[in-house]
Formats: sequence, structure tokens, C-alpha cells
Amino acid sequence: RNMRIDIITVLPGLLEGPFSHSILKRAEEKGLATVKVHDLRPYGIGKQHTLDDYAFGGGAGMVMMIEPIASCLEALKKERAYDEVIYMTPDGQTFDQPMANAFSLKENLILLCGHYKGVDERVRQHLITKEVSIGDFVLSGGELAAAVVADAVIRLIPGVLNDETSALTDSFQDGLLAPPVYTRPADYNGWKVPEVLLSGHAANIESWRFDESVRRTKERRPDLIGGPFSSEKGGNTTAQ
Ligand code: 6GU
Repeated sequence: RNMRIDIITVLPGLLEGPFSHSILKRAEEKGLATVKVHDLRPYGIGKQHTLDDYAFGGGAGMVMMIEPIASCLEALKKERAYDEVIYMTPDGQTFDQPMANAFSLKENLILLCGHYKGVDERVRQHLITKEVSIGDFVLSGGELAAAVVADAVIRLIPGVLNDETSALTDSFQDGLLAPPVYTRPADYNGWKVPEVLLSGHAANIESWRFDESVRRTKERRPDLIGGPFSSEKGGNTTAQ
């Protein structure tokens, strides 16, 4: 299985970095995921390849036109079928771990990055299947948000991570924050590692980690306790 993520943007240069490094690069090399960035410019209108225009009704800010986006989507859809065409926008549904898990089960995704004052509403009504935000703050464009979503999704594909980096022990994967971790030395100038972790008693260690996860979650993120993604209610929705 090779997941394909196509990203459409007016600033392809912004997305050159994230996918040529570390885990995402390894996923590509293993043939588990392919990310392709598409410059919208060639699909623009006229000699200047125009992509945006003034808003009908007036007001500051340019609006991305429907035709270049429709042409680009049409070209991509000639190559393969897509499960979702996702518009990256601050007024979309907030991205979270369950959404990342759901996307990681799909074959092919398109991420459309918004810019300026956004895209013509008819793009959203007719060409998009989902609208996603990465949180309640405003970025200059959807590119960095698309990189965040692609990273969170690709690392969940079976085989991308090894045992050491396993996604199954991540914060949020079971609806709780991850427990504290320690490494050598066991005593750093009197700052000691909890005794149980040195005991070699697997069941006690597991139980300590669970208790610490709960304690940490209650302290830092009480909103997660008993929520729709908490460990009691949530099933495993990961691809692995
Ligand atoms: Cl998806 N786009 C932009 N422009 N800003 C954001 C965002 C997306 N998510 C949070 N802020």
C-alpha cells in the first residue's frame, strides 16, 4: 500500500523542506507514502496565469478563483481516484488524533492550501469534501497546516515507524497524555529516576506509567478525561 498525498499551493517553495527529511523521507523511500506538491500557478488564467481577483461586493483582500483550482483538481483526478479533497482553512473542523487516524486509512488525499482571503465559496460548496483547521489561530496560508496534517497522518501508516518510535504509545493515541520518560544516569547529582522503572517488574512499570498518564492528563488536560476519545470509550481506530 502506497498512500498518496497531493498538496495544491501557490507557494510550493514553503513545502520543499518538510517532506525531504527524517520520518517523512523514510516513508517515501520505503514506498509507503508519496507526497507531491503542485504549484497552482500553471493553472492560472491568461498570459499572467492569474489565480486571484477582487471580491464581489468589495472589501479588502483577494479571493482565489474557482477555475484554476477546478483545472488543477481535474488534472489530478485524471491520474487517480481520491478519497478526500481537503481544504485547509482556519474555519474548518479542528484536526485531532482521531482525524489523523481516519485519514491514515485512506488511499489518496488532496490537500488544497488557501491563501489571501480564501477561495471562492463555490470551490468549498462543490469541489471540496472536507475542511480542516489545525487550531484556533491564523496562519498566512494553508501550507504549514498541510505539512502538519501530512506528518501526523504519514507517521501512522504501518511500517513507517519502528518499535522505538511506535505511534501506539503517543500522547492522545489512547486519549491520555504520555507518561514521563527517563534514561541514564539513574542518579544525576541527586535527581533520581523513579525506583519502579529500575525494578525490572514489567507489570508494576506498566501500572506506574498508566497512573502517571492519568495524573498528568487530569493536571494538564482535564478536558480530555471522560471525553469522546478517552481510553474507556475509544476503540482502536489506527491502521496498525
Ligand atoms: Cl488550515 N490555514 C490557515 N491559513 N490558518 C490556520 C489553519 C489553516 N489552521 C489554523 N490556522
